[in-house]
Amino acid sequence: MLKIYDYKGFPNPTRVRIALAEKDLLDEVEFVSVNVPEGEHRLPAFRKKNPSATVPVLELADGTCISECTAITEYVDNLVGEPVLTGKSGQERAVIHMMQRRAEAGLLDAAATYFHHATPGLGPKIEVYQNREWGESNRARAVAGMRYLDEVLAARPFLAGDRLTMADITAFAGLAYAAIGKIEVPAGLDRLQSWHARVASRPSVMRAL
Ligand SMILES: N[C@@H](CCC(=O)N[C@@H](CS)C(=O)NCC(=O)O)C(=O)O
Repeated sequence: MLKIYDYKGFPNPTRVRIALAEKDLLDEVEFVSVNVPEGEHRLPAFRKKNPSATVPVLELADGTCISECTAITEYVDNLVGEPVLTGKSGQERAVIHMMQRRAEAGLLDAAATYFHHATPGLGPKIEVYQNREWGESNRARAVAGMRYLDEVLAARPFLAGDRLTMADITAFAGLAYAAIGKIEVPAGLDRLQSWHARVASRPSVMRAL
């Protein structure tokens, strides 16, 4: 059985849980909770699985450990059925990866940096180095990311085309991160808001949260 080390409710673990739900694999996985707020992910035992000391991590039956949500999603998407989240043709795969990275760098990672540096974040045990100015500058980056995604949605219903892909999952988790950090979506981004409502109401997403 596949094992996922994560912490339910945190934005990055949610990305993988949504991918699993989209592939109807949620029940095929054993979830192992890692106590991130208490710093369990920074202990040597977990660093052996992921030297970056982050969740989620997928562990295969042969002991191979895969971290990074995009890499885990690639694995899960190709496990059963057609790869619907990461694309089939070279062009599809390229566009999905490009949009995924834009959503990740421009929104999710920016919101995460704001949260960890300019707010109490996960508390003093975890936030051993904070740079408030760097954090604040990432708030503006996250808002710019939201504006960019809203523009993309003027041309198509989902970020990489006409159906949900890994890029949408990343952006959805990015908005969740922004909400945790109290970074509001600026008024007028109606396409982003209606896309968000559409993604949030998918049965897979509701199962994964
Ligand atoms: N790029 C990584 C990001 C993973 C990540 O940052 N996860 C957070 C939880 S949402 C974490 O483990 N944080 C631990 C920490 O900040 O020490 C991925 O795609 O998996």
